[in-house]
Formats: sequence, structure tokens, C-alpha cells
Amino acid sequence: MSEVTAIAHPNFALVKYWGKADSVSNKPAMSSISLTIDALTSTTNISKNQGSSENIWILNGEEQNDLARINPVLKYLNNISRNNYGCIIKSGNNFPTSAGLASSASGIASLVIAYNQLFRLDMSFDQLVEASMLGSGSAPRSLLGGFVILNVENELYSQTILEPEDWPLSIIICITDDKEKIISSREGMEISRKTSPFYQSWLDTNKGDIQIAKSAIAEQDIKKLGEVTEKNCYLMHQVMRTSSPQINYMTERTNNCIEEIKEIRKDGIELFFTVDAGPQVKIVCKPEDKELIKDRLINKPYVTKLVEANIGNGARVIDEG
Ligand code: 2P0
Repeated sequence: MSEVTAIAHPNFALVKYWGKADSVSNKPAMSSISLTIDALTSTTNISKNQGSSENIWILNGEEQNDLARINPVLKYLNNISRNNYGCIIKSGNNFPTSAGLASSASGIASLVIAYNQLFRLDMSFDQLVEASMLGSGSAPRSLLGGFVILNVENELYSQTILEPEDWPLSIIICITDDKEKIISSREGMEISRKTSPFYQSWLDTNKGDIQIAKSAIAEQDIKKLGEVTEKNCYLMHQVMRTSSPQINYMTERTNNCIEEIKEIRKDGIELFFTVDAGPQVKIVCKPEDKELIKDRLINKPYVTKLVEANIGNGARVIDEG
């Protein structure tokens, strides 16, 4: 086999990770629960760089000079494959990169799955989790579909807690600004861990939020899941804002969008939102309410684009030859 192509979808956390336990393994300091998003896709094609030890990474058509994000992943994988040569990695996203849409999670997950197949490694799922975590702390969640937990308490594992078809909610992503973020999540998390006075309480609330979210998902209770998701999101952004230097991913456009979502909720529609390390607002709602919600947001000056999605599947190989 000379090349393999794999895809993975980004994921959005409902209970979020912001802060690392260990910067070598890149292990998150807290557990998280996410949704895999089917309409957004990262595609990675990988082949061997015959006769050369150099790794080449082309992202969205541009050769990257800095391979720091993928080097630890390749090192881990090369140790298993005993490959001494380099790889040619071509990755692309069908959505804005580094704009708070979790492109690193899906990019890394698709890379690990493609490599595993190219070298026929038959890696265990735990190894796939470890390898992808080295590239992005949220990448192990993109290995799987549906509602996914990445557990770090006592034992490290990534697991689907509910399949996409078991609770087919709709997702609407409000793009308010698709420019690349100024502070990467990686830098931002370290700043927050070291400086935010709220970091400890953020850590302390994680176990409780995970339990509430798990039970809301098991009961398919959108109100309960929405309450814990929004509370968790606000606390993460408070940790960011109280960091030194201050980190502010939410803009006025983000806040305007949230205000309108709250108005829609006041009108009796069940929906909730979350915001990650970027200004976009992600809405989760029932499929039957999707059109009405889109109509309320489509012409707003603070919304550049709406992207509709469903809950997606895990990372997978799509082509080999
Ligand atoms: C999350 N985020 O749980 C949180 C919420 C962003 C805000 O995980 O340093 O790209 O590569 O592990 O995984 C984004 O961080 O960071 C992230 P690294 P990653 O989804």
C-alpha cells in the first residue's frame, strides 16, 4: 500500500477541557464530553517519503515550516511501525482552520487513523488515544462518533456514550468571524493554568459537570444538558478572561448572537449554545426547530454564515491504494 486517506470530524465540547495535567503526554487536566460534527471534515492523505527521513506536512495546500504539532505524534507512531523514513502528509479542512472550530482535533485524528492503516499497525484503541492526544488534547474525542467522553480521572479513555442515531439532535454553527485566532488554545491553556484565580474552581467543578451531562444525555434531557453546557462554557470563558494576559475569544458579535439565542429560548424553543476558543457560536437544538432558529439568525449583521450539521461518526479510512 503506498498511500491512505482518512477523514475525521471536529468535535465541540459540552463539558470542556481547558488546562493540561502534563505537557509531555499533553494529557488534559480534566475530563470532557463532546459532540462529533458531521458537516465539518478534515481529510488527511499520507504516504511514505521514499528514501528520505524528512516529514513533509502540507496543510490546506501550504507546506508547513513548523511541524511541532505533529512531530510528537509521528515519533510515537514511528516507534510502533519502526519506520525510519519520513512521511508526506497532506491535510485539508472543509472549514476555517484555527478559528475555534477544533480543526486540530479532526486533523490529528485523521492523521493517526491514516498512518495506522498505511503501516498496517492494527493499533489498540488505547494506543490511538495516546497517539492522537500528543497532537491535540481534544483529538481522542474525534476518533469516535456521537456523544463522546474523554475521561482522565483515574483512568484515561475515550468512549462513545451515545451513538448519533440514538439522539439525533441538530447543530447550527453561527460563524461570526473566521479569522485565525491570535492566541492558540495551547498557549492560552498554559496562561490560564498559571494565572487565573478561577482555575482551581474550574478544576473542582469538572467532576460534577461531567456527572450532570452524562445523566442528561442518558435521559435525553435537552434542558438539563443545555444548562450544564452553558454554565460550563461561561466558567471556562471566565477563567480565560481572568488570566493574565487576558484571553478573550468571545467578541461583541458572539455576545449579540448569544442574546438572540436567549430570545429564541424565551419564545419556547428548546436550544442551547456553546462557544470555544474562537468567536463562533454553536447551537444544539431539536431537528424540528432547526428552520425556525436559522430564520431568526440568518439575516443578523453579526452572523456571517450559518453551517448546519448533525452529530457525526468517528474517524475512518476512506481510500487506500
Ligand atoms: C475543548 N478546547 O474541550 C476545549 C474548549 C477549546 C476550548 O480542546 O493544546 O486544540 O492541542 O491540546 O485540543 C482546544 O484545544 O489544544 C480545546 P491542544 P486543543 O474542546
